[in-house]
Amino acid sequence: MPQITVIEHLLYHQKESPMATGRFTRLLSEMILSGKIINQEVNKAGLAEILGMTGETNVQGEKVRKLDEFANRVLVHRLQRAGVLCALASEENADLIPIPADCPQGDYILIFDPLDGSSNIDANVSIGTIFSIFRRVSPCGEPVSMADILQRGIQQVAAGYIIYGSSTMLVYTTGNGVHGFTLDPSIGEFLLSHPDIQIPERGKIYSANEGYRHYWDQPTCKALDYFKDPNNDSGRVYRSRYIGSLVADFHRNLLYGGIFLYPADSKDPNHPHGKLRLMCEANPLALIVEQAGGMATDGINRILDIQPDELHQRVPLVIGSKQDVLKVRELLQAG
Ligand code: AHM
Ligand code: MG
Repeated sequence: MPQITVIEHLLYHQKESPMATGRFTRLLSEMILSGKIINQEVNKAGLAEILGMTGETNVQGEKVRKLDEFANRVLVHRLQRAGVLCALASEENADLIPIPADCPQGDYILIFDPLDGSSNIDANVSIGTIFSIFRRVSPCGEPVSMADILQRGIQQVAAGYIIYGSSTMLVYTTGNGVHGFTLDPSIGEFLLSHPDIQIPERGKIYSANEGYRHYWDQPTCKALDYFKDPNNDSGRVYRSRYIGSLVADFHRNLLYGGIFLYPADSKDPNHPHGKLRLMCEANPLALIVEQAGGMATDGINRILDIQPDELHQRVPLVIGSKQDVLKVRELLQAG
């Protein structure tokens, strides 16, 4: 296969678009560079004195690990100064991150989870950076409003993730298919390795934290049981795979086919809609999975149609192969 870099690929696909101004290319370039910097740090995590907690707690009430903080700092620092954004929002920050007064502004908005799956860092499990990109709706020059940020996922102009695994990959979509690039460490470039990814219509894998079964409602338990039933529509039981790192579980299911579920549970009354965040986790992966021929719902409703009420809103997530996601909807609706 000829070696095609992400930027070559993007420029090739943009060449007929009158929207192509170079600003999105700049934004993606900064994401890529940030990803390479984070990758370097993740790779030496076992060597450097970087593992362990910082002792701080983030806006979600979770302990912040040093690598989370590092990844967040790299992304904020680089993207704030890229001249293409009017605001950023991170899973790690309670509020919008403004663009400093001395930096040029653009009309894109970036929402990201700097290091998803970070509770796995110490065990050398794959983790990743997930990102979602919108264009502002209010006129440029005016202060950014919450209406610019709280857009439905369907309004995303691009979404992607960088997974730091046995190899490092960037997977992204601009609404024109899903493409995967693998980092060649010898030249420091992400090269096209997975053009036009399509998720199988029906999978062979289900991924859910079944330790929480006690806290699920009956329809959810029934939906999960479907995948373990040899008499289900595919006539075989599904394999169970759950890493506990959304980006890694999602990536595997995207390539092999399968379904990932993080349903609502009654474990924590403060989070009745499950753990995952609509804007920095569910939306970007939903755009990717739909572009790859799959589906993403909150069990019933399409993720990309949900109108967010707040930046850190949580949502149940059922995502993956179309027939499997549809089956879960059918079982939940049947009650
Ligand atoms: P994080 O963004 O703080 O890493 O939390 C999200 C992670 C997901 O990657 C993963 O799917 C989920 O938490 C696992 O949660 P649980 O341990 O409850 O199964
Ligand atoms: Mg996360």
